[in-house]
Amino acid sequence: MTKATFTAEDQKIESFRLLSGHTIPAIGLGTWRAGSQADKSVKIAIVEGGYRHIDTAWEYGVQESGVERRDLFITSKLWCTELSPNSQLEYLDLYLIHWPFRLADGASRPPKPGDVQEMDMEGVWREMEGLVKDKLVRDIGVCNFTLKKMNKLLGFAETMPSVCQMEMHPGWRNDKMLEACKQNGIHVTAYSPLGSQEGGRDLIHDETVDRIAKKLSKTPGQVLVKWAIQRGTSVIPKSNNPDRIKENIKVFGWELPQEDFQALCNIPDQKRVLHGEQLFVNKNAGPLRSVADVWDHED
Ligand code: NDP
Ligand code: 1BO
Repeated sequence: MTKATFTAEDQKIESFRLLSGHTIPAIGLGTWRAGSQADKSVKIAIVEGGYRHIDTAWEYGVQESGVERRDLFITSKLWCTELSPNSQLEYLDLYLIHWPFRLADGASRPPKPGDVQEMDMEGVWREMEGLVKDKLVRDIGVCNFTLKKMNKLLGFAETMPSVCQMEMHPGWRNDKMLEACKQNGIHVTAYSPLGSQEGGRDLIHDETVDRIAKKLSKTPGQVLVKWAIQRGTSVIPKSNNPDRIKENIKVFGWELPQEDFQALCNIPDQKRVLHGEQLFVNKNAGPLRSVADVWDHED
């Protein structure tokens, strides 16, 4: 953790320093499946919640929030069917490869034969590095990588990935990726920190999370967000509910005691929610014939 800034509402927001020297606010608003309410939620987060970090695509009206662009940290991602950035902002703080696979235009879910293709990782990374050189993007990184893919990337990267964004919560700690990133100075952002949405894992009602929340007079959402930050990751909970948006960022100025932090680390039945099967697996035609193939058989 590097520094704290204060918004107009005196909400203290801590940040992490990236390899590039830039900082990333410890909490951002997630916007996946926020739907038609996304724009409203982003504005509530910024204006009423004091958020300064938004994990999103380009189309939200953040310039109209009343907060200067230079005071916001905006992340966007390169989708598997695209090869060029899609932001209409003047610049992005962080641009991530969304998944390490290429999908054909119009790919179906699950994919048809030919929909999933090898990604030219080196070629795509050189393009990403070019965006930094051209000052369109301040930092670049990846999502949903394995150790194998990260090692391959580090073998040719001229500009290091600043951030690796991965699913992480007490139901899927993914310690090995966190440790590998830390060893290389790569910051990790934890996505789906509450266990995700429909079809996800309901950590909000997990008995350990609930017990700790009651003990500390916090909400389950705050306990899960705080756990992520105490692991050294930034974290991007999604909410469309104004009260929950504001609740999820009130996690500074207190700590999870070590015994409670550890109890959350010991939650059993570790498994991914976002395994990528619908997006990438074709059991008969491949090239990814199973979820294990998606994750290079490392889980
Ligand atoms: P989260 O783990 O953030 O959970 C969101 C769900 O929790 C929603 O149903 C939300 O409902 C609910 N919720 C939010 N706050 C609370 C609270 N305090 N108490 C109870 N329920 C709450 O899920 P996501 O999968 O959306 O992950 C977060 C973000 O991570 C995404 O939005 C996206 O930005 C990013 N992401 C990135 C991926 C990648 O491949 N790089 C993959 C997946 C996610 P409600 O809105 O009604 O409050
Ligand atoms: C399928 C996209 C997952 C959310 O980032």
